[in-house]
Amino acid sequence: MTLVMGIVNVTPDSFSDGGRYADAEAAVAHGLALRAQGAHILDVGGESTRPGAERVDPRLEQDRALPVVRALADAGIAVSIDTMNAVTAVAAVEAGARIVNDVSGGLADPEMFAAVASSGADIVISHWRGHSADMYARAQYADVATEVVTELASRVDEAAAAGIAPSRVILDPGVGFGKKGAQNWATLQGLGRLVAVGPRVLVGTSRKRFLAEALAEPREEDPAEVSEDRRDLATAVTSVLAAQAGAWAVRVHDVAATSDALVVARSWEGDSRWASPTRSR
Ligand code: PMM
Repeated sequence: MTLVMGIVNVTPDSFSDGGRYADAEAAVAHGLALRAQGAHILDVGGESTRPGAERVDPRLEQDRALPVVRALADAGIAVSIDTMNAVTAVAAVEAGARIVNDVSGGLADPEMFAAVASSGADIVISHWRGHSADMYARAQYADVATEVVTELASRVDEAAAAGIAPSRVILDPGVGFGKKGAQNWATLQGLGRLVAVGPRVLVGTSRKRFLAEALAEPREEDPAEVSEDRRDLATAVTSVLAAQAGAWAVRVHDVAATSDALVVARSWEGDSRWASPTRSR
C-alpha cells in the first residue's frame, strides 16, 4: 500500500500554502488535520525550496520547524524533516523525527550523510543538481530518466560509504528539481526503473508547475493562472499513477484528495481496505 506523506511547510514564503502555517501552533493543527485525513507521515520543513527561494539560516529554520516536529512526534505521528542542513537534521531527529528528507540528496551539506548515519534515522535522497537559484540552468539531459537513476544509485553508494545502510534509504526522483516541463514527465515514465533500484521510492508532484503547464496547454491559459484546486486534482491523479508504478509513498499538500484517489484505485484493483486506520471522515 502506498503511503501518504502530508506537507507541513513552516515558511512565510512557501509558494503553495502562502505562509498560512508560518505560526507553529497553526502548523501543528494543520498537521493533525492532515493526519485525520489519512496522512501516514508528516513532512515538516522550515526552508522553502521553491524556484528562486533565498537560503535561510539553519537557526531560523530550526526555530520554525523544531517545535512543530516535537509536537507532532509527541502526538505519535511519524515525522520527517525536510532540510538540506545536517545540524537541522540532527536536531529534528532529537526532537522526534524518524526520517530526514534532503531534497539535495546529501549534496548541499557535506556533513549530511555522516550526521544521518549516526542519528539512526532513515533518509530521503532526492535527485538534485543544484540550489533553486540556478537549478534550471543545470537541467541538461541526454536521457533524463536514465541519468536520474544513475545519479541516485551513486548517491546510495556514497551514503553506504558514510555508514547508511541501503535499507535506510528512500529514493526520490526530485520532480521539479533541475528539471523543466517535459523532463518531469520523462522522469515519471521511468519510475519503475527507480523502484527497481529503490525499493522505497517517494514521489512529490504536488501542485508543481509542470502539472499547471499540462493543464493550461489545452485551454491556452497561463500556467500561473491554474488554480490550486485543479493542481490538487492533477496531483491526486499523478499520485495514483505513481502508486501503480510501485511508489512507496507520495508527498502531497491535499491529503484528503490523494487519499481518496488511492482508495478508489485500490478498490479497482480489488483491495477495499481504507487508506489509514485513523482516517476520520
Ligand atoms: N518537493 C518540495 C519540497 N520538498 N521533498 C521531497 N522528498 N520530494 C519533493 O518532490 C519535494 C520535497 C517542493 O514543494 P513544496 O515547496 O510545495 O513543499
